[in-house]
Amino acid sequence: MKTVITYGTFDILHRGHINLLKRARALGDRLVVGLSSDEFNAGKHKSSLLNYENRKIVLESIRYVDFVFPEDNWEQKVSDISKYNAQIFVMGNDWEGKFDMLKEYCEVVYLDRTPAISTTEIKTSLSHV
Ligand code: C2G
Repeated sequence: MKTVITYGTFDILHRGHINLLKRARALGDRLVVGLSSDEFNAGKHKSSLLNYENRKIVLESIRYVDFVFPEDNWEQKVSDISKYNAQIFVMGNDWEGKFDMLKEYCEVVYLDRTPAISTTEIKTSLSHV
C-alpha cells in the first residue's frame, strides 16, 4: 500500500486542485490530504471563503482523495508522514524546493501547477459580479 500525502487550503475547488489531486493519487494506492485549518490559513495570510468543515466535506467527496485530516501548523508534516506511513509527499511546483527537507523521510514530488486558474482569480471575478 503506497500512500501519497499532500497539503493545501483547497478553497473553492477548481480544475487546478483536481489536476493536482488526480496526479498525486496516481503516484500511489491512496492519497491522504492535510487540509489547512481556518486558523492555519490566517497564519498563511490566506482567508478561505469556505470554512474548514465545508472544505473538508467537498474534498472528501473527490474520488482521488482517501482521507482528509487538519493541517494546523508548518511543523506537523514529519509526524504526519510517519503517522500515515506516506512514501510520497506531493505539492504543486509553486512550492518547488520548499519542502526538500522532507526528502529524509519520503520521496518529494513537485507537480506542475495548472496554469490560468486560481481561487484568488475566482474570488476577484466574483467580487465584480
Ligand atoms: N494548485 C495547482 N494549480 C493551481 C492551483 C493550485 O496545482 N492552478 C495546487 C497547489 O500547488 C497546491 C494545491 O493545489 O499543491 C493546493 O493549493 P492551495 O489550496 O492554494 O494550497 P496552499 O495555500 O498552497 O497550501 O503546507 C502546505 C500548504 O498548506 C499549501
